[in-house]
Amino acid sequence: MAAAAVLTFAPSAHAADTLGGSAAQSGRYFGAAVAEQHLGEAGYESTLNREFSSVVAENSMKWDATEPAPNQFNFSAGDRLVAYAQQRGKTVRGHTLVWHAQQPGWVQGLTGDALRQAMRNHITKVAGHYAGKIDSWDVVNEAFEWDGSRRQSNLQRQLGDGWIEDAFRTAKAADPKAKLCYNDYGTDGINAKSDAIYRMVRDFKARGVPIDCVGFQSHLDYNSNLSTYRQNLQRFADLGVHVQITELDVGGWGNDQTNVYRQVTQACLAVSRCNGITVWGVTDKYSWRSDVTPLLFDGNYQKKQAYGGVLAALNGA
Ligand code: G2I
Repeated sequence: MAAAAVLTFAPSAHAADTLGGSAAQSGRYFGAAVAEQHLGEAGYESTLNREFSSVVAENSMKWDATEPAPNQFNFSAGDRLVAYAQQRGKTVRGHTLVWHAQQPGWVQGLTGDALRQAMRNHITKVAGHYAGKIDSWDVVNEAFEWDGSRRQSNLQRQLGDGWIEDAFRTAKAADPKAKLCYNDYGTDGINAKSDAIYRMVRDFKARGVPIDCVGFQSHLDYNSNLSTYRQNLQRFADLGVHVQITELDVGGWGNDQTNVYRQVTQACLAVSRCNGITVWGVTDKYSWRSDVTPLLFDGNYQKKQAYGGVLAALNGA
């Protein structure tokens, strides 16, 4: 009797000991943004391989990298990352098809229908090239302002409100299987920006515009107010889309940083349609915010306190 009870209890008593393994217990992925130039570094590779079950290219799948001249595509860095991931059983997020930043110079000068055709061709060729290999694509990135208005990018000024819908329809045709996401920052709770995105997603779902997920970048700080973070994820999930934490990093250190990481992890776990978390880099030393040490591994690939907080949260502590 006692032995049987121990045997029954044993499997669930073994909490997984990596981020990816722990997230997998609830069917989720735990990913990291990767910059391919670091892949030869032993600590970088071993940490990535051990801990993360998903990858996203930090820069190499963006428009400037993939289409430096009109209709001339360069997939070399992105292909390398996809092959790396596939060989190791990791899934891949695609980032990002259309964004106001990191556009090649030739796109910035286009107007009217020429810009529309360039956008459609870019999406068709890039999403088409990677079709079947991408779990979720950030089709459109950062198209809203803090006040909920549309960002006055070249896309918005030249093409009007319809360009986002156009981008999603074009992506759907190019890669029917990938989850198609809208991705943004500053959506870490219920606010004017997340309200506006919510209305857009609700409208898309009502009219059958193909959208499958919303990415919450979550570039946070140790003192970020997360009082409506979970509630915000849930209201999007209730529209019938997946939600994903896509670029998580938390400026700070020690208990405060750990608490923010833990809250975000627990929020995702509490929302059944939140199917994965990605941190925006592997190590503090290569972070775009390295001055505020925002990641889970320090510059020597040592696990930080925040790592322990995330792991414990994933294991249900
Ligand atoms: O800005 C932080 C992130 C916000 N959400 C969208 C993400 O795509 C964005 O990522 C960052 C990358 O982490 C940076 O690495 O996007 C930046 C560009 O907006 C990236 O920085 C760029 C530098 O600005 C370039 O000078 C550099 O050539 O990285 C490029 C490649 O190293």
